[in-house]
Amino acid sequence: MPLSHSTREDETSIGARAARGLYPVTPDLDDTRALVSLVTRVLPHATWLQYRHKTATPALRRAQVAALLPACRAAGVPLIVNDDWLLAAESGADGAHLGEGDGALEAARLALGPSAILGASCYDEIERARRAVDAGASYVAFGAFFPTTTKAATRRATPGLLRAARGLGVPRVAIGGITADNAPALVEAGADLLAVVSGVFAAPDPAFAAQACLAAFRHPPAAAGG
Ligand code: TZP
Ligand code: MG
Repeated sequence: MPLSHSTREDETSIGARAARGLYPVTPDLDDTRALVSLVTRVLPHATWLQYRHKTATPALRRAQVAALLPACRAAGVPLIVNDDWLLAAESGADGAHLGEGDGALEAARLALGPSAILGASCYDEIERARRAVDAGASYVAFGAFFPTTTKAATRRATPGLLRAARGLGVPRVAIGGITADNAPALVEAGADLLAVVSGVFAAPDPAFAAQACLAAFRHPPAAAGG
């Protein structure tokens, strides 16, 4: 079971603020049926799901969001669309995740409304995170924390960033090379959500891998404090 999640109906900025757990991010998979089937295995352990597909055509992205939405609704897991707040708004998804080059957070917030979950990639920059919260972000994401083959040329974040972002008042998402083995150190540093692509979806048993990542929240390292 996820640690906390909420439905579209009760999801507000306050609901987003309390979010904690696993935030699976989809791999680039063109076969929509295979994608929905893979995601469905992981949804029972997810707090939110992010749809991310870097090489899909706009039509495929639209079709995949439409196919994922009923599965997410059935599981009570908000669906957040990467890169494209217009697609999020048009599809009735629960939010959008924006990085540099994806447009202004303010415009996305206006289009999606106050209850949408709006995430901001902040890479390795605490100042960017502060600006994102001022611009309407519901959560801030830092990474990559560990080596990853999913995304090229990512900037490297350190656990200190998660600690520094504690006072921002929004959930802190960690991403990049996260596995069940390295997840506890991130949770100990203050990660509220673990965003994971290959550590879950490329695992032999994605549901098992999802649960293994979640264990980081239940069994913090003995040295954890503050
Ligand atoms: N942003 C920073 S690292 C990354 C993204 C989207 C890729 C994460 O994928 P994985 O497979 O969990 O390392
Ligand atoms: Mg982007």
